[in-house]
Amino acid sequence: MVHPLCPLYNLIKTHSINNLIIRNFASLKENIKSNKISTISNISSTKSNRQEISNRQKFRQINPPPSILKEIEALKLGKPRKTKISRFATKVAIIGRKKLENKLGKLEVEQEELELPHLTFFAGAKIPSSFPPEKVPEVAFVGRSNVGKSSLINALADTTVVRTSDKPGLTRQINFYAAGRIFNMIDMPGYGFAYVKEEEITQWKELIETYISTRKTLRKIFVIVDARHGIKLADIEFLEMLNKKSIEIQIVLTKCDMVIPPDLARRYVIVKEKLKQYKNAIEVPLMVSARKKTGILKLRKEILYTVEALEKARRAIQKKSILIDDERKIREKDGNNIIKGKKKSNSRRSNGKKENARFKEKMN
Ligand SMILES: Nc1nc2c(ncn2[C@@H]2O[C@H](COP(=O)(O)OP(=O)(O)OP(=O)(O)O)[C@@H](O)[C@H]2O)c(=O)[nH]1
Ligand SMILES: [Mg+2]
Repeated sequence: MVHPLCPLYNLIKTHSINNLIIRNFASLKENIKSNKISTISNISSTKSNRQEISNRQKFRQINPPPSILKEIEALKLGKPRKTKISRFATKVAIIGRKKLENKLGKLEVEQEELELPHLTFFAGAKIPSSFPPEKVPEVAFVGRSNVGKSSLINALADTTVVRTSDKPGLTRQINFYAAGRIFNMIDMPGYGFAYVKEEEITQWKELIETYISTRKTLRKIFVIVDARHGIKLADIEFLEMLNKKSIEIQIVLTKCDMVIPPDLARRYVIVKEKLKQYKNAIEVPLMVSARKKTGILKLRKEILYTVEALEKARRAIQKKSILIDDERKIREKDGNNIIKGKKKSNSRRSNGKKENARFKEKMN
């Protein structure tokens, strides 16, 4: 401390006051600056919120055709409605369904039971020279990373042979799966965001493009789109590229189990509208959920038709149902015999008891 009577006192005092003022001014400036930034960010966030709200409002304003809503309800495609867990729950669900039926008509659609042949992995390609020979027709599944391509192939073939993950970027090469010896299903790496290097994504893109441009056996590309988000920028880039090729494409909206039915119908309308720009695209998107296995039969039929195996699959199903019938009849017959056998053994047992009694009598 400097004594107030010291000649240096005043000098130091003014200096420290100046310092204090400077420091305060600096912090004030900083505050103003940060305040300004926060105000700007507030404004921009309100602006984006407003835009978001208006986008959402626009989305809500879409009035989907009742036929789409009906299909969604009938195939149980959307997110299941929450019903109150109470003893009236089933009653509420029945009334709700009846109300919907009054509005939309009978909520039932014919679905053909079809199965795909047994699926096996037979080749993986990181470079075009590793593509296997072109022998049977092929259908390929493309889409953004983590959209659910691999899960969908599993659901379609009723298997778990294809590896899936909740982390984007699991499939890192073009994987070839043989469906019996009839056709191949091709699982592609995803485009867009993935936990991998930018170069690797560019490499995948080139690999996918080479496959699509050169593969003579490729019949159709299913572009898988997340039903919650619709067609994103990465999808548009890809669709633009596909538009220059002469291959048929079909959009499949997946993860439908995560979207409530009216929103799913709206998403369908938007995607259908967007598809008009792409000349090779089939104009109606399909809707599925790999998790709930809904909408799968329709997509199976589409695939089988594409690879010209629909009749074969129908015959296989007929054969299977005949076999199941025969087996049931045999089991029923066996069952009757077993029952008769039981009766026989019962009677044998009772005979045995009588014999035992007689034996005991003799012994006595
Ligand atoms: N709720 C729901 N989740 C799904 C569905 N399909 C896939 N998923 C989940 O989405 C995640 C990604 O699935 P994948 O099948 O691995 O996705 P992918 O498109 O093959 O991903 P990459 O190979 O990384 O491009 C997994 O956690 C799946 O369980 C669906 O229909 N519904
Ligand atoms: Mg995958």
